[in-house]
Amino acid sequence: MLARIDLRGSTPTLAELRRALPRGGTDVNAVLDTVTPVVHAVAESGSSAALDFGEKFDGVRPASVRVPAQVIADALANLDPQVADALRESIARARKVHADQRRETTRTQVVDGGVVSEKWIPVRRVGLYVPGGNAVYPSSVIMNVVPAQEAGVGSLVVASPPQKDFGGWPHPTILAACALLGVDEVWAVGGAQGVALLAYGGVDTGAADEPNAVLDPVDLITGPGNIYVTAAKRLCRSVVGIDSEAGPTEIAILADDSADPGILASDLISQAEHDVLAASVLVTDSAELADAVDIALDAQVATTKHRERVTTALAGEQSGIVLVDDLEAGLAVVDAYAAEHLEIQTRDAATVADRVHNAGAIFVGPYAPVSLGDYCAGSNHVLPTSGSARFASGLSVQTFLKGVHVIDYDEAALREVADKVVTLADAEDLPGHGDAVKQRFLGSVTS
Ligand code: HSO
Ligand code: ZN
Repeated sequence: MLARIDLRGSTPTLAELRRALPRGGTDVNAVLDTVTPVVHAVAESGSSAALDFGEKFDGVRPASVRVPAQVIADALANLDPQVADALRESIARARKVHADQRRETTRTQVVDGGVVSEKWIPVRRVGLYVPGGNAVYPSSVIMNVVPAQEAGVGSLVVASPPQKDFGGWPHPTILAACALLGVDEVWAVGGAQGVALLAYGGVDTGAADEPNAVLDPVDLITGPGNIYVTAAKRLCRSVVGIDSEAGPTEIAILADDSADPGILASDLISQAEHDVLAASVLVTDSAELADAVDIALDAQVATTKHRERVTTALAGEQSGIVLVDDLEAGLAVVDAYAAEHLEIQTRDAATVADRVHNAGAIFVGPYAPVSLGDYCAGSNHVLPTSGSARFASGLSVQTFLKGVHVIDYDEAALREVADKVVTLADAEDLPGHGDAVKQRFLGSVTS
């Protein structure tokens, strides 16, 4: 079922390795022309344009763009108590981990009388985009909101597409998750127009039929979405911060012959279930294990609920089994691939995991499946995709903080280094910079 990429007996360079490894992806540039007019219209006219586009694309116009408090409260009241309980557990564990990520101000005494501090200030207002459609993920609301709250973000707004089946409001499970997290500002707007409204804010048209139509613009937008949402985020980048552009989900597993093929197959299926473009990659030095995983996949795919989607994802060029000579070569492969999720299913998994350089998150041993991380490990499930784990991190408290240097020098401390500043300013042919220092000591500094 999975394509085989046999690297045994070869020593590819990094560039050759990257080309040889399976990788899919979407071409966001291809839809920029479609999305640009939407973003421009919303930038100009705010909510009314967003509602018009929503009516066109989502086929529904909500009674108000902002979701009334009662609708959010009702969603929680009607939520299956078992789901509510599991969401609470997920929130509590995520809070525990993310609270530990808070950063303290650093204060460095550079010289006597000269101090540089770095303060971590939360982003003022954050917009979280939550997709509708097939992918209704209350867990993703948790993974975005918890780090923002733990960072101390004061103002949080959720935007999610209006749903025809739910009276024009966003999906009730999403609203219930917001209620559990204490988020009370939710807007029924999605797609590229939702992103643009978050970025540019509403415009007060004075229209009486659109209560609460003026959304305050945000400073940072996070959250996944389809290709149009991603394109809109890219286009709005000049006015607002965005988290990384999320591509289709990926799981890579590094396994040796000690691994259980049934477990590997079910973990590969678990992420393939998300999307026909999802990537499932097994890297192993055991051809016997590879064969056994193929057999297990056939059996499990036959009975899994979303088998069509899963089959397409597993058969796609983005998925496959990579055969390597040994674990060392396997580590080189997973580092070159830089998976969003990497499972280590080998002997002494913790030691092997310790040697991995590139992965969005690393899952150690048979009892740490990606599904645990998706919901209840306490870790974040918004992770770098498409190889960006080589240089990017998953969502964390840090995503919602800005480091600001505070420079506090007294007269003596400036005087001590003044000639160096003047020298460097002259070397860069920026004498005005030097003059700004000299001005303070009128005549007492020579250049
Ligand atoms: N595996 C997805 C997140 C998710 N899984 C949400 C289930 N719900 C991307 O990390
Ligand atoms: Zn998942």
